[in-house]
Amino acid sequence: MQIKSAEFIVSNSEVAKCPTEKLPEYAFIGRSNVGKSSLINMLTGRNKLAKTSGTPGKTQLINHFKINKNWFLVDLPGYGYARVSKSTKKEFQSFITDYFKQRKELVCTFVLIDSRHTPQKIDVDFMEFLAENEIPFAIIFTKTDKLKPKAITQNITKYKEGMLKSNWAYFPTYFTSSSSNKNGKEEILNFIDSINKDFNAGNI
Ligand SMILES: Nc1nc2c(ncn2[C@@H]2O[C@H](COP(=O)(O)OP(=O)(O)O)[C@@H](O)[C@H]2O)c(=O)[nH]1
Ligand SMILES: [Mg+2]
Repeated sequence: MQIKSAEFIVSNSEVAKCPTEKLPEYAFIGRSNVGKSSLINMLTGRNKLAKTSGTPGKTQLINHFKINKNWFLVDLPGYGYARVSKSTKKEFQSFITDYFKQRKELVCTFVLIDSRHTPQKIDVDFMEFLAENEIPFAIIFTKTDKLKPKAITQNITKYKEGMLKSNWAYFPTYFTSSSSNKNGKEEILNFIDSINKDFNAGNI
């Protein structure tokens, strides 16, 4: 899929205020600093679509972007950010939870995980929440340019083993990505394109 247009639509903290247009929607979420903004910019070919910054936890809203006039890309706040107050965290959790439970057009959530890390409780807990609520998701292992190919494979294998050991019946669909060398761009966009086709054919 070629990205022909990418436009910012709206930011808000209420699912009720999200766009009403019935388009297939893809959410991107992960721990702060995992490389989410960089990935969104890499996928869309727009350098400044999502803000990248060294300061984690800056984007605290649900951000809708319309891509190719036929699907929504949603940039969600990073979780696991230590420097926000407890009450902010709680508020964050409830509006994010609402978004996931209520947003009907959400056809896939991409959970971003740093390819250098071993399974972190917060990520696995979050994927359990998605699975329990029957929200389709895929993992994207980010920043693969920081590792040698062998180490990437080893880390993903370890991740897989860790999840299967802790009662997961299967390992989710996954991709690898690098915003520096564009690894994963084609695969992720093709995956989105194939779901869009199913959605438009009325199969989802
Ligand atoms: N080497 C490398 N660095 C990355 C990659 N993606 C993000 N970064 C860096 O990681 C930091 C956090 O990235 P950002 O996209 O702002 O993360 P976010 O907080 O998840 O949105 C920044 O310093 C980025 O330049 C990547 O694929 N490779
Ligand atoms: Mg960001």
